[in-house]
Amino acid sequence: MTATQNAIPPSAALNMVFSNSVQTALDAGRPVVALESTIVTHGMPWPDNLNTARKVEAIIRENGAEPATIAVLGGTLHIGLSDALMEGLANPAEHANDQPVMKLSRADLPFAISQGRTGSTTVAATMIAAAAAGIGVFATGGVGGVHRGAEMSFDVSADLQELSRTAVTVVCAGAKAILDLPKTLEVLETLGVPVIGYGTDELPAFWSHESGLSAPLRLDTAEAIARFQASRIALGLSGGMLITNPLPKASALPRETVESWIEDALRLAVKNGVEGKDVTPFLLSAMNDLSKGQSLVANRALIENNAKLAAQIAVAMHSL
Ligand code: PSU
Ligand code: MN
Repeated sequence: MTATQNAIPPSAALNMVFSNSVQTALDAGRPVVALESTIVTHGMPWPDNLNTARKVEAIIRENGAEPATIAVLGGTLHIGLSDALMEGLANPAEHANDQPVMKLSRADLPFAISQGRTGSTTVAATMIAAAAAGIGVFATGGVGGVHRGAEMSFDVSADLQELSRTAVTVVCAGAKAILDLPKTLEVLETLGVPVIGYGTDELPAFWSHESGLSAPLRLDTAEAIARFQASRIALGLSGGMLITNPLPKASALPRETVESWIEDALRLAVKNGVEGKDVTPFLLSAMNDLSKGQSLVANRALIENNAKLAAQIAVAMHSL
């Protein structure tokens, strides 16, 4: 490092606040699972967002780990939110008179911190914050990926690059089916990100089990996933891995039904000129309307399912 880079010690520059329960867990060396907050602010409607966030945290505790939901509140990076802070972030009425809550990725996480803004963290930003806090496992719904029509729009989520850079194991239900899944898999392969089907040979497609694509790798236990990540670290490999966990059978929606809603949602996005960061939140909200709430029910079920597996992986990593 050069003298200039050392001028500001990172610990002094980064104002990172831990909730009491996360601080206690980290101090005691207990397993911790990171959670993102974009699902809360941009991924689900009120009040389902708050109810889901609370349920997901409870599931992680039931499975022997401590949940740490990550967000930037007034420029402070929070690792773990109290129930009051979670409710404040989730309830749109709380922000009615403020600047909009930002959707933060790698490029703008430090912008929000430096500007005293409030923002929720996407998969990419949550990975960065989790790694800075010493948390190695993270549960989400679905990662971002290559959007359909990316050959024209160049819309590829920063989540994919982050997976190749930051050593956090991300548990999801596949890439969101609104994306181009074959292209998403290709980019992950190029970036050297392991994509693992948990108990399945087929890549799950978020709301559905069937994607028609093979999962590049398969593992059947949390212990095996923990050992795999340990081998990557032993090799000195940077970056994380993506665990794709099919949602419970009872909550899975048939692929053809989902596909027709997706096509309608994509048409609505084009008609409304939706671009950039707004695309994913717009499509998720349109899916909820078009499916009359069925996509949201499945989305809740898959996040809860991922939280459970992430806690089991954190426990397994801890006992290695
Ligand atoms: N999974 C969900 N709901 C969401 C997201 C994931 O079930 O809202 C969010 C994640 O935060 C992910 C983001 O990082 O969508 C991807 O956005 P984009 O395509 O703009 O990179
Ligand atoms: Mn994008």
